[in-house]
Amino acid sequence: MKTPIDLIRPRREGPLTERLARERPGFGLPQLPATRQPTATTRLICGFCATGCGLDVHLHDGQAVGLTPSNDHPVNLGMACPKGWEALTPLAAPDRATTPLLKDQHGHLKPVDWTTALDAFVTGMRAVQAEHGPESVAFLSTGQIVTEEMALLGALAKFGMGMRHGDGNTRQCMATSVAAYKESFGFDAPPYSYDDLEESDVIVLVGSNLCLTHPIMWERVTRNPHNPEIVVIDPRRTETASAATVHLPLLPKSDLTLLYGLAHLVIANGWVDDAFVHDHTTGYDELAAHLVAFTPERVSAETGIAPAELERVARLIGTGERVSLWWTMGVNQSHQGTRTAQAIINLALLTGSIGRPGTGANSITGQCNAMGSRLFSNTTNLLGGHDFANPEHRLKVAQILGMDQARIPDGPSWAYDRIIEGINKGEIRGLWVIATNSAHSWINQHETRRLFDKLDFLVVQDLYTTTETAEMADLVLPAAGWAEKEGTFINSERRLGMVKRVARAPGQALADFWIFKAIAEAWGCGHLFAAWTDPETVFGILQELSAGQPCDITGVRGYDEVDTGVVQWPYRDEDRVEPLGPAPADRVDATDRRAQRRLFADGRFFTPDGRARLVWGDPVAPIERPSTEYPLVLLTGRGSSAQWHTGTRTSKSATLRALAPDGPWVEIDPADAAERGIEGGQEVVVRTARGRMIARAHLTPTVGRGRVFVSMHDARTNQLTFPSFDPQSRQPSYKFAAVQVSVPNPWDLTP
Ligand SMILES: Nc1nc2c(c(=O)[nH]1)N[C@H]1C(S)=C(S)[C@@H](COP(=O)(O)OP(=O)(O)OC[C@H]3O[C@@H](n4cnc5c(=O)[nH]c(N)nc54)[C@H](O)[C@@H]3O)O[C@H]1N2
Ligand SMILES: Nc1nc2c(c(=O)[nH]1)N[C@H]1C(S)=C(S)[C@@H](COP(=O)(O)OP(=O)(O)OC[C@H]3O[C@@H](n4cnc5c(=O)[nH]c(N)nc54)[C@H](O)[C@@H]3O)O[C@H]1N2
Ligand code: SF4
Ligand SMILES: [Mo]
Repeated sequence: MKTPIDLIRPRREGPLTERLARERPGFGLPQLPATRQPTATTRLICGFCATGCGLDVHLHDGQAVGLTPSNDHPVNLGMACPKGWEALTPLAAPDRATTPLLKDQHGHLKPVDWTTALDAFVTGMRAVQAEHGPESVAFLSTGQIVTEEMALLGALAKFGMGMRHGDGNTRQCMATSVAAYKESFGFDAPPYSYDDLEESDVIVLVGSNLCLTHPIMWERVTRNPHNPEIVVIDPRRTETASAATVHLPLLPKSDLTLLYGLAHLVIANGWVDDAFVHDHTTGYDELAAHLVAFTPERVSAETGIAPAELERVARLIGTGERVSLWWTMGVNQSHQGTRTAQAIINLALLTGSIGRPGTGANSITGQCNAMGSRLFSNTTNLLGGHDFANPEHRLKVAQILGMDQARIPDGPSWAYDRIIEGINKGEIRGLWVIATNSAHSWINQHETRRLFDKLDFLVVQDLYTTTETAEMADLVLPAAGWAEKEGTFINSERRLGMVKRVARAPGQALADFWIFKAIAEAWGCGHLFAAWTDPETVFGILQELSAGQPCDITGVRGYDEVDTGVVQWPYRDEDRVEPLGPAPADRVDATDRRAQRRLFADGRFFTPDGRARLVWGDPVAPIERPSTEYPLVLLTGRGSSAQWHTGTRTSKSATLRALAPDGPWVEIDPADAAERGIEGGQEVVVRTARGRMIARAHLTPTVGRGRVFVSMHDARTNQLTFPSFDPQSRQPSYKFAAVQVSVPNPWDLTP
């Protein structure tokens, strides 16, 4: 696809070295005189959250000069949250990485040219592999680069460079949903369209602060004309809970018991959709036997929710006509995440709330392209949602890629936590970190930072030189960002969208795609990727790989069709819909029902027998329990709609900074604060057995007695968290640790 910038700056062609040589330093966003108005507009999908809003970027001479939310995009219907409005600003930040940086003999990162950097990369990684074996280098990737780049990275690392282990920040985020869907539905397949938010009579949100974390999905809820019941299950009375019709402020991590209690009542009251369960599921009798023990009395005692409230919510779910159940990190980030997500799926299956408008067991995705990563990053799945352990899958992929099958590892990678443990044990000596800030976001940083220091060779590929992880690197590779490159994202509702090149990356920074291509050539395996000439060609390869899979996208007619916004997977020839075309100027509601597709309308799932599985387990308590020394429970999560994760991008915008709280703060109940002599706004010490941070006390009853909340946006937060993991998904349980909060002791000089 030709984007406007291609017209003024021809597509880079010829040998890679020539392309690299043509990159010129010194570019920021253009400073245009006020008289120069935009001359064209093109649509990009937002690069922050997985809602996937369309942003119309206004161009002058092919360069981005501003943006407005798209009116006629089926996702956001003219709306955007503050991050979307400010999406271009972080590109012009002064700490952009503009050249590669290599650590000199004094331990200082110094600018070098690309030839030196590529040489250092190859020499460094090969030296580790020569001494400790090919599997002693690993990579950590992301849900925040385009699918074509993820696929190239995964293929290069595993098929070209001999790595076996590579995982991504999606492990911190979506691994639980993936594990739950795979076991229950036979494939990692979120079934819904956002339209379902407008079609439901009952919307149940479990561990999701939708107002703040997916604001445009929340806007879709507010457009629901059916006056829906909105049930929020969250220990805190969040922004979302305040707007709900029912809030269940359960004890942290008692979700599994609560959900079993609701299913118990659904069965006891005869609200099961017997025909659906009989025709389309397996495991009902075992599940029903398991649920007998979850009486309202027991569940109330273990969750802190009164029996009458349990009854009320069970009735809403059991008797509602169109019930949709949604979940996010309050579920995924827990020591029993997968079983909890499946308990939600079970409720939808028991009541036949799936495959119809306004229904579904719906995991809400986090990062802009976590869905692309789940299918095409070659980390936990073999390219295209295939299985590394399946010889037929390996053969299919090898044939499509024209590669020797022996290059494809015959089993999955270690998960993120095992890679970190591998560093500790000396099994992993070289690490390549792409588009994630592990030294801030991984759990239990107290340990992680020390381990990163043990690495022989750490390479970080990022937009900025100042991230916690980049500052520890031996080599920094400067990457172009969103809007400085092209490719596709897949959003939460399986919708594909375009990222386009509407700004030039600063200095020598290159799109990740071209960095991977350059590394492939420098490594000597460039020939394996000769057919991977540019992102759109790679998209074609990914289409071929998807053939016959649930995520089959063989019907898509190139980037131009992705750009229309109608493509949701599966998208085979028979799934194609006519492009929506521009919305008439007076049309406020741009939702075209043809572009809102959901899965399982025929009741057939992706398991071999076509039936969904009802899966359950026994609730167990979190490992770390509150004690006399640490009597409170620490919850963590998102702090404001203006902050994104580790802040590398959002902190660069004055507007977003103004919308975010100033510095770290801790939410604490006024009674808990009074017991400790803490006043509102006061600086306090938040301490766990692993670390401590100074934060300002925000006294609020919304967090609940016995709990405190700290946002994840401060790097100190993960000094506090306790490393426990869901056994099925290996996702970290970021939202439960024993903690104490106290007024600072002036004699305590601990930093
Ligand atoms: N503004 C903004 N938006 C974002 C992001 C961002 O950084 N900033 N990140 C994006 C990403 S990657 C993700 S994954 C999503 C996350 O989106 P959310 O999951 O909505 O966000 P969190 O704040 O992490 O957690 C949600 C809620 O879980 C609750 N919780 C904690 N413990 C429990 C529990 O035991 N049970 C239940 N039921 N709830 C519990 C917390 O109180 C919190 O309100 O947001 C996406 N959107
Ligand atoms: N305590 C606690 N910790 C948490 C969570 C929590 O709820 N509580 N949530 C977890 C979750 S759900 C998530 S998703 C993770 C997120 O954790 P991270 O992935 O570490 O957070 P980000 O700040 O999004 O980091 C992305 C990095 O990629 C860079 N980047 C952006 N675009 C590009 C690009 O195009 N190319 C390259 N090469 N780099 C790019 C950014 O500058 C940034 O440094 O945090 C997890 N950590
Ligand atoms: S809701 Fe998400 S996708 Fe939409 S503008 Fe905000 S950050 Fe971007
Ligand atoms: Mo996430």
